[in-house]
Amino acid sequence: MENKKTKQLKNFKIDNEQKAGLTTNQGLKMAEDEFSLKAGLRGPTLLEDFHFREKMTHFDHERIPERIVHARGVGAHGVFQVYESLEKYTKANFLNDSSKITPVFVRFSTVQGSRGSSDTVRDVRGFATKFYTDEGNYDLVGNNMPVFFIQDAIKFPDFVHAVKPEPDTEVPQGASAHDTFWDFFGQNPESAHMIMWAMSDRAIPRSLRMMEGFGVHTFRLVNKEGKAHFVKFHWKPALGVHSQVWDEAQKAAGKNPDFHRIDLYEAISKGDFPEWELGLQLIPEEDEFKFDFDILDPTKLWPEEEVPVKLVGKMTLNRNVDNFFAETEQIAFHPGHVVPGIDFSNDPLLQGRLFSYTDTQLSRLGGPNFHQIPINRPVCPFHNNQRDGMHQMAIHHGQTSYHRNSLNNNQPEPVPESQGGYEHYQEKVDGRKVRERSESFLDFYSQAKLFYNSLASYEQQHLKDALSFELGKCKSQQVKDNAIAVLNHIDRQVAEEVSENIGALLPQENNEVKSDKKSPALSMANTIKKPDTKNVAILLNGAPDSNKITEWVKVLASSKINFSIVDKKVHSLNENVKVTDTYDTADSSLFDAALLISSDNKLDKKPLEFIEMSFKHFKPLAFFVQNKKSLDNIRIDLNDPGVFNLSTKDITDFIKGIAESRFWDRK
Ligand code: HDE
Repeated sequence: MENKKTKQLKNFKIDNEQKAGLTTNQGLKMAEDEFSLKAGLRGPTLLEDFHFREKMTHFDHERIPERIVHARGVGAHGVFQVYESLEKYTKANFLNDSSKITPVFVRFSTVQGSRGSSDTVRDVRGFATKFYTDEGNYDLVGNNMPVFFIQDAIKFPDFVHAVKPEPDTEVPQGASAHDTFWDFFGQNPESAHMIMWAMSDRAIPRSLRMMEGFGVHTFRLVNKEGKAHFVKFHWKPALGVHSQVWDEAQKAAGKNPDFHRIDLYEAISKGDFPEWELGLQLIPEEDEFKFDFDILDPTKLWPEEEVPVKLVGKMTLNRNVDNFFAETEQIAFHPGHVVPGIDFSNDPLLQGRLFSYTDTQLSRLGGPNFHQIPINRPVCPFHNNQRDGMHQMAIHHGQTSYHRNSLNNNQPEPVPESQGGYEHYQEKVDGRKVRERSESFLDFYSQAKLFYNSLASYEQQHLKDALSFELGKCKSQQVKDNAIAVLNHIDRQVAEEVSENIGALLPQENNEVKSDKKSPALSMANTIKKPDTKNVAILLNGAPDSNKITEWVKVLASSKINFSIVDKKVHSLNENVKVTDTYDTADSSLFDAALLISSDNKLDKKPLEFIEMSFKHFKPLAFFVQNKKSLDNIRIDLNDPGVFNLSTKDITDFIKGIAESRFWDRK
């Protein structure tokens, strides 16, 4: 698993096992670390106590500013490999050689909440990948949704001010269900398409391992001959795209605020390495104007049925970080970190991002040398005439630090394009300076409708429920009415149902876009379904036969399903099978399925609640009861879809149910 990045990072690791003893930061061995230096046993602490001062000062400065957005995140190391050379499209070295394994680091994040907020909130997820290529770092800084709320970067501070906790109360945390966010939506209808995504099940992912990723903007790939294609980047998860249901997500946020973080960490620790395929949608330069949307508009996607996604490589996350702060917190992404063969488009949102990221790192990471922090260092040599600054780690020697010089043979010298130097794509640009929106960006509603049309009916219902919840939490009648007026441009039925739920004004006129166009790729109903890495709670009631349990856990494990056995107390059933969770520590919101095994003639309150909640969240359920009476007090229909009686059905039927994930057509 060793690669250039892991080798590089090793040089910076400090191991507690080193037997050097405890020293100050100056290397002085200290004989005492528990008591400050005092004048007399009961006397005041002395200023002379350099050890106390150093320890306390360092502690006082341990925190750095959190990211202004995407503050809460989690990351992991991995590798990327392209399936076959993409030299036809790009000269990027890491995409030209199918034998090359490129180290990567990925950081997933929520957007709105602060560092300590919960994982399972309703929000967009960041999906940022740093490729440590031999030609320098390439960052693909994407999200789990393919479009964005605004069309021009100059509106980003406004958008973020609206979605973040409100300035007078600093409420809400990890949520967009508040007046300023929905006021922004009502006043900025360019958000219409993204709002549909943000209110869909995509915003409550089951796992970070089960999300798609999107580069959002249109970029350019450029080959050796200088021929360019417009490109959109996709990450397609091997486990498919899956979500929680809203009630479950809210409960999980309380039962385990670190639900996604731990899910990723544990999967990697166990060797269930998460995988994504890299996908490209490509449009030749000459086809730029062949579509009914502007390909520079970041509120538009390219329907996969019109521009197919070509799967070109695989990314595997295979190593957890050693230190969260050093790696996950200090990593600095920037959409402007590119390599030869990858270039930008004139998307006005992307153009603004190219300024913002380095700028924000200056205050977050405390100066201009953050590229020297181990996690940010390229694995290829890097050298130029930039000098000094806060936290300079390099000792540049020699007399010169300017270009052009004669004293040092003009070193370091620019590298011509033919030898790997970066040249910008020579797009012809000619225009008047204007502060305006292009007319081709003015259709806000067609793709919002396309997205809605493409969803399965249960997904549409979830979206309407989400809108009703979020707008229902708003206090201002005006904000609610304005939001409904925008929804009325997308879909009349949505506007009707939501306005009725929240007591808002429905415009008399139906302004909805008339279109029944669909893109099946947009619905999660059509995703990959596998039992792999799902979590099953095996609920014990009474003292059931441990042989049956031993047999079943073997079958579950052979299908790559994880399980926890839950009982009133932790104990061992036999040498190999242990009860690891209790009804106090386990909760149905933290599992994908439940299997009840009961030997008693009455079901206890806690397993009963667990089962009923799993049922309510549409999860697969199985039961094996020695006495039928034990199910007398259960308030669910055991003949409903996704409920498996293991006295009459085989465990493999239950496993198929686990793969299916949810049974939406329960009564
Ligand atoms: Fe970001 N964004 N963003 N963003 N963004 C940041 O950079 C910004 C946008 C995204 O895990 C910040 O280092 C502007 C779209 C991710 O470290 C900041 C605009 C997309 C992350 C910033 C956007 C993203 C960030 C805050 C509109 C999807 C987390 C901290 C023009 C394609 C990266 C930081 C990580 C982080 C600016 C819009 C993705 C302030 C100005 C669109 C995944 O620089």
